[in-house]
Amino acid sequence: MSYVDEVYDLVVAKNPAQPEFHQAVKEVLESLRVVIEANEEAYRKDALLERLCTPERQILFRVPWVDDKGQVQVNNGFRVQFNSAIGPYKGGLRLHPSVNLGIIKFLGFEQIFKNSLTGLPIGGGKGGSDFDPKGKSDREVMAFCQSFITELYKYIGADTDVPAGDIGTGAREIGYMYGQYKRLTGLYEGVLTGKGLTYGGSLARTEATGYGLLYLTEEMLKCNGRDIKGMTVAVSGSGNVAIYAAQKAQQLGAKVVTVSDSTGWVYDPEGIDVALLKEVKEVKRARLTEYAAARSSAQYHEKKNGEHGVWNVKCDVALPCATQNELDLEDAKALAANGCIAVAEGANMPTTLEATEYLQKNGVLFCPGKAANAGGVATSALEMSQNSERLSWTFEEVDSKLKGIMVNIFHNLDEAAKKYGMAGNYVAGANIAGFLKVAEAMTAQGIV
Ligand code: NDP
Ligand code: 2IT
Repeated sequence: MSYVDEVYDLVVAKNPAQPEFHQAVKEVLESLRVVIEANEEAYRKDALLERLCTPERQILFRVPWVDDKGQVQVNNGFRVQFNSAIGPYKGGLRLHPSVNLGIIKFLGFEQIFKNSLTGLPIGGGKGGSDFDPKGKSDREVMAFCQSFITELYKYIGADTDVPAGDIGTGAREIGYMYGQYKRLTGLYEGVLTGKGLTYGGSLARTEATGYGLLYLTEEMLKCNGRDIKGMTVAVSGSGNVAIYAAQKAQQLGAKVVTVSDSTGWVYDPEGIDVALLKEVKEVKRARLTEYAAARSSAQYHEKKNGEHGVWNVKCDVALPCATQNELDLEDAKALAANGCIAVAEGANMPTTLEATEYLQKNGVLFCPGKAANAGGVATSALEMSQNSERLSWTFEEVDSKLKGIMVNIFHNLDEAAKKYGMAGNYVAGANIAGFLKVAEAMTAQGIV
């Protein structure tokens, strides 16, 4: 049996009931097959793939907090420090009821390659909790965040592990966590990114993932002889990534006609009103029904079981920006049948393996999340640089660095795909380019 297949079987056997983690590993290992087979003996002797697929450290902890009724609640807390070969662990904290160890491991594994692709010195990690911030008061969110950090602070630090936002973790949560970290340690240091601008945050970090997604998509289209200007774009999600993806798409001259949340989706043929969307989602923390109520051109659709409405809308470019496995084979078929020419993942692993394969085989340009959404973590690394030098850069400076990074990522993965005989397969290109740097650093650092 080939080394790649052996390690995949081992990962499944050793990590039962973690389907998302298996899926992320499978995609990466399949892409690496050609690279590994060219050097199989050395990689096998060093157990490089086993080490790559096993987190350096996993921290699981209890998060007790008191709700507004005086009732004690208990959540599970996680931090998976996956790989520090090229820098301190770096990756977000997800707060969502669906969070479990397998979800955090898939996200941490993806983060290794994503962070490598940015070209910046950051290792891979991820964390979070099954706490649901939805419907909680600010005081309850603060109580949770303080309890979460009271355990996690022992394991993080500006030079060891630097968490950030993800689903359910935005500026409010990062603020509460930062305050508690500072109180416990006495350190005013860049231990978290996505901080507010008054206490060490970076301009353009809020916009970075969505903007970066569009910078990369624009470059991918350009290199394939197309222009995003005038195109119709379908976006899913209506959180941090989706909002700023929609905003940048419009700035580049495209028309964004959809957004969604976990309960429904909006089709707005006149183009999404981003200012209204921000008011509904960022200020009021409300549902999309409020967006639709305030905008006559918008049609609201309740989400029905097993149906992901937005991908049935005719579009040129699809940007899944909500969550994992939200775009399945049926959706991929609908997109291709409706003439969609490109899919770029704003979310982490939103496209199933079958859907990805279908899109690639049917001539749809496909850029995986670990490349397309790397602008968020890249800008987090720029926030770390600013914290280290105790200076703040202008919006334009950060934004232009972000754009340079995204364009560079696209060319690196495009070239890696070509070099290994898989021109146009950006999944393979991203996995190979991300892997090679990490593998070289791991090998140089000996068996650790
Ligand atoms: P937010 O919490 O800001 O927004 C998440 C959005 O996705 C909301 O509209 C939410 O709807 C929807 N959503 C979440 N879970 C589900 C679900 N199970 N089913 C349907 N809809 C869902 O998160 P972000 O925008 O930050 O993150 C979105 C994606 O982008 C995630 O995959 C994240 O890992 C990834 N990402 C985020 C980065 C960042 O910098 N923030 C960087 C790179 C990737 P509702 O409000 O109803 O729950
Ligand atoms: O998935 C991701 O890359 C993020 N949630 C951002 C991580 C970060 O450290 O900014």
